[in-house]
Amino acid sequence: MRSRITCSLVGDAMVGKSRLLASFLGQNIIDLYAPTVFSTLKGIMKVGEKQLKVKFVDTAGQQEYSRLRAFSYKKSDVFILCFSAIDRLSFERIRSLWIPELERNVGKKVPIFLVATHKDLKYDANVKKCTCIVSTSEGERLAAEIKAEGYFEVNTVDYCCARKIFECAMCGVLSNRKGCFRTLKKYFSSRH
Ligand SMILES: Nc1nc2c(ncn2[C@@H]2O[C@H](COP(=O)(O)OP(=O)(O)OP(=O)(O)O)[C@@H](O)[C@H]2O)c(=O)[nH]1
Ligand SMILES: [Mg+2]
Repeated sequence: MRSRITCSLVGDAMVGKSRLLASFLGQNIIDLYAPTVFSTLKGIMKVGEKQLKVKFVDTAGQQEYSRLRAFSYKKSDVFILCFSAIDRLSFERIRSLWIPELERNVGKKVPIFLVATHKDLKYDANVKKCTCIVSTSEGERLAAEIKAEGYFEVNTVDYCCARKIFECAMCGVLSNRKGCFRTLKKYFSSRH
């Protein structure tokens, strides 16, 4: 088994990073919001025939924890970068805050997967009335702009979607290690 893969989840507070990870890990989903400070979890993940040692790092979206977050960046092999499809500010901050923060602190070429959460609320009539939702094409354009390896739209409670994201993330790391940073364009919203 190769060395451990570190997979970090980043993005604004309340976008659903912890719920996405909990869903993938089969943990009980509690809908009450509990802000993360910093949380790590180690385990073995099976991708195809491969058994991979993985460390998941769930970071805080709140700005007061930026130094703590940056501490984990250098050891990360892949980033799951999240915004909420019903929170335009979290989408805009991918460009204005998160990509610059990663560029400042990562220091190597690392695959990024862009994830839009709250897909289930995106088409809700009441939500649409009071917020300017982020469309799939806007998400795809941003993914292309930041050279993300994949773009996904999910309801984070959906285990299959969560699994797909983490599997693609692991494949991205393996390709990166082989030196063939192939593009894994996996659009997983309306197209899966
Ligand atoms: N309906 C719906 N609710 C979601 C979704 N993703 C997250 N939530 C809810 O949004 C709230 C915030 O989710 P968290 O996973 O705690 O957010 P976070 O990004 O980890 O936030 P920080 O730890 O503060 O950075 C919780 O109440 C979740 O249940 C989603 O896809 N759909
Ligand atoms: Mg969290």
